[in-house]
Amino acid sequence: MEKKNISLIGVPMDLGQMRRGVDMGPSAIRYAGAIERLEQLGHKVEDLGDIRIDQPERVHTADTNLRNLDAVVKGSTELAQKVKSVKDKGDFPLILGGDHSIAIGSLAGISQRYDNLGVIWYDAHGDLNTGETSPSGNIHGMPLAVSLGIGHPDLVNILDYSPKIRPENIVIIGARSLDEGERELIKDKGMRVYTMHEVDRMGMTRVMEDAIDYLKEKTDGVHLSLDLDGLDPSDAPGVGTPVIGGISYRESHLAMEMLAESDILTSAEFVEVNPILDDKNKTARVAVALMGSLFGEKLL
Ligand code: HAR
Ligand code: MN
Ligand code: MN
Ligand code: MN
Repeated sequence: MEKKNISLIGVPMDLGQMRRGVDMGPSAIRYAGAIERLEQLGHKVEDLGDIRIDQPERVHTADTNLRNLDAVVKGSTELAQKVKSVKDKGDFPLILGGDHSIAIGSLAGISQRYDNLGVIWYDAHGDLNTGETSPSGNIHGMPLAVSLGIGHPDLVNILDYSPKIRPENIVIIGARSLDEGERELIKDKGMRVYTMHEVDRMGMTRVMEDAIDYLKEKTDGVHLSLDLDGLDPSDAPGVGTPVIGGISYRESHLAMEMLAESDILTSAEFVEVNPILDDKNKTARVAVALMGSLFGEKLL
């Protein structure tokens, strides 16, 4: 893999859901040695620090069922601008969450630089809800729909353009908890989804070969949005919405190694690490180990 100029951006966002602690994700991932790991692989890393996010105590609920809407819009806009400036320099944005609502800002900033951005959504969930279909009102369950241009206008129109991505450029991997409205949207839009059924049945090797071939043909850049709850909770316990029966640690390494070999990625984010719910920072350490494989680390 060619050596990259990586710009690290932390997003201590916990307003897209209701469990405190996920705002400490960026610190936990840095503490687990992310920068050292990437530098050891020969990449140049510039840590741009954290985006400023309002504290929940100061956030007032607006007249909507989308929890903390205004504060999420504000944080997403700031992130989008920062990510866009990284892309303008030609660097590789590596974004650390924070809950998955941050993908709204990440994709808004990245996609401006591509005609046909691809997205790999590695997650137990589809994150394809809208205010109407959401069972929770939590915006971290909505970022993929928002990026398709479906959802609250304040979220959809961040950086004043929409949609950010096309449904046929999305690959979801690891899904095992989809709400009714999300299933309908997937079928309606013809999105490519490798649920845990496909992971079991095809094996991760074929899933990734398939996904990479598919995206290579269609897209001019690929963003990896890796929600740590895509992994099984036994391997990644420090997440707010764990779902049993997930992707294993080894399968996840394999997926990252195959992405590294393909060299198709142009940006990435690691989200939903919650150190308060974790077991001695295990989940942040898993995130950093996966980053190693993603950026070219080999066992021999
Ligand atoms: N689908 C549920 C909802 O929308 C749960 C979403 C949980 N989301 C995340 N992101 N952790 O993947 O409320
Ligand atoms: Mn906070
Ligand atoms: Mn998610
Ligand atoms: Mn999830």
